[in-house]
Amino acid sequence: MSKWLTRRRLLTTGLATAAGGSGLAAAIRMAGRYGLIPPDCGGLWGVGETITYASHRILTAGNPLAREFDRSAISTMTPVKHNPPKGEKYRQLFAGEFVDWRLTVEGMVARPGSFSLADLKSYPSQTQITHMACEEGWSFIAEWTGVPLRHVLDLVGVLPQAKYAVFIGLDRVWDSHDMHDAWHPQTLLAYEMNGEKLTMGHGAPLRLRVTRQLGYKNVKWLSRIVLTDNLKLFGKRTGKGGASAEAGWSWYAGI
Ligand SMILES: Nc1nc2c(c(=O)[nH]1)N[C@H]1C(S)=C(S)[C@@H](COP(=O)(O)O)O[C@H]1N2
Ligand SMILES: [Mo]
Repeated sequence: MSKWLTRRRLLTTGLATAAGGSGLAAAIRMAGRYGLIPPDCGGLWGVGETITYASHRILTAGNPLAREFDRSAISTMTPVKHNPPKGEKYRQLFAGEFVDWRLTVEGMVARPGSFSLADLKSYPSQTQITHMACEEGWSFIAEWTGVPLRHVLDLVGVLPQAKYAVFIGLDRVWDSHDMHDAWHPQTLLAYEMNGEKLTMGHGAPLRLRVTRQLGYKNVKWLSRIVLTDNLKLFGKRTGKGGASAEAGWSWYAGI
């Protein structure tokens, strides 16, 4: 058995035993030792958040894929959640088919980048039929096409200090992911849904698709990605890692 597997088994059983038997404090200490503390670990629910995040990360260490479906499973109803960015700027970008839109990728990277939609579409694309679930209970299956985020991360050269990728929408909604989900092979910067360019409601021109987390972690209307080790620089500067976490939802919304 590989060293890693042994360590993983030890960690999983260790966390479970610590959480169940000798108490939560020991489990938290153990999670901390392995760098598995989520940014919203404080407050009333913080202990639960830490146990969930740490256990998931240990169990998913091999980057398992979310289930992919056949075309026949694609949902006929595809609900839209939240309104597109308000204001003239977005309306003009949309009317101009986003030729003036750019995705900037900056922060802890060797070569900060600014990508047009044409640039992103020129990179190797990936298509997946996956399930998107909103925290409110509804869900749908759709086909998504885009460039794998890891392709763009390779282009900009992520520095080893980066711990999170922060995604910022044109509506100023933002959220973040750890590098595990950022590098995940199914994580896409999607520009098409069900074979058509993204509609305004679903996030035109570009949205994040993370297959193993709830809907609100899939930031729409993307404009910036920042690699960082400090989430206190964003949003309300609480360090909680996202507009959703600042509003009381879990930062880690793994499914
Ligand atoms: N920029 C931005 N992204 C967002 C939101 C938002 O309000 N702004 N809402 C989120 C929520 S709560 C969900 S469930 C999904 C829904 O995606 P859909 O509208 O394509 O169904 O988008 C997420 N991405
Ligand atoms: Mo949602």
